Amino acid sequence: MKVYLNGKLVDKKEAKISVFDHGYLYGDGVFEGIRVYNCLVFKLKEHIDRLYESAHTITLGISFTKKAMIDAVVKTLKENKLKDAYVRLVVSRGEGDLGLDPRKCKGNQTMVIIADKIVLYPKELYQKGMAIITVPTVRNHPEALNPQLKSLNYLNNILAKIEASNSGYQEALMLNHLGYVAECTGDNIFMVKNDALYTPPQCMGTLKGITRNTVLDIARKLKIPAHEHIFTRHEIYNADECFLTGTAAEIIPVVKIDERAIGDAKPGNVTKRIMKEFHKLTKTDGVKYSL
Ligand code: PXG
Repeated sequence: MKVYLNGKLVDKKEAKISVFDHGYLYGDGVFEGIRVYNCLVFKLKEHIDRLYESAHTITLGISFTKKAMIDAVVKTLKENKLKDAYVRLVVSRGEGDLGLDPRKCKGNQTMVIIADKIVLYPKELYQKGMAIITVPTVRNHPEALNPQLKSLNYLNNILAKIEASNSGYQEALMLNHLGYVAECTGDNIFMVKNDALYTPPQCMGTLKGITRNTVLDIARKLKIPAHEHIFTRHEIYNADECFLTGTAAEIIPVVKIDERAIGDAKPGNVTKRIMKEFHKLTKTDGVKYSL
């Protein structure tokens, strides 16, 4: 495997960064996870735009243009001869000293692109649906570390993941600081009630996920009413259907939350229609390349 590191494609073994990199020392950096379906980098432009927005907020001026970044992603995929893949794009503040001050890193930013495979959940979970649990750790307060910011500091999500797995569940439902449903550790959440879709708005501590936006587009196309609306656990326990969305997870039905059955505890019809439409879009919506 070849990894893109600061402008060069190097062997996985040689893809090393300094222990003084502030991405390592402080989580000072940003990232994106992108899917590739049959030589089509799904929603690449949207991912690159979000990466630059995250970087802007942490005042990390990426030294690459967006166009150069897109070319680098494609180059990495081609070099690794990958048709289907998961791409991790990471830009960190780079090497500095043992203080927090990012100015000491003097524009040494580290840029990494890893292209590999990912299987998040077993296939049968997509057919049967999964059970999730609400965890005690609440999603970051937007004025502390805004969930819109895909930073290298993912401990909030990791703590929630640990709590879910300690209880024997694969995914955690996270509430926000006000007690409303926010999202899961690496996925957005949707519920269906009376044939309409609901997902928490951005201000609830919810990442504006690219898969989430794609589902909202699909709902418009299929004429399914869709609302960005706040809700509590009570509403979601009493929903007809529920599913999660994310680049890695794609769309996965949820059939049980905190041991309450959702609807008839089977993936619902609206969920299945959206999943079908989503898989169609992964064949058309992105940047194409050839091997
Ligand atoms: N919420 C959070 C907190 C995320 O990190 C999503 C929602 C979904 O967004 P997209 O744009 O992918 O539809 C994410 C993205 C993993 C993993 O291993 C997941 C993400 C990032 C890194 C790793 O599950 N998720």
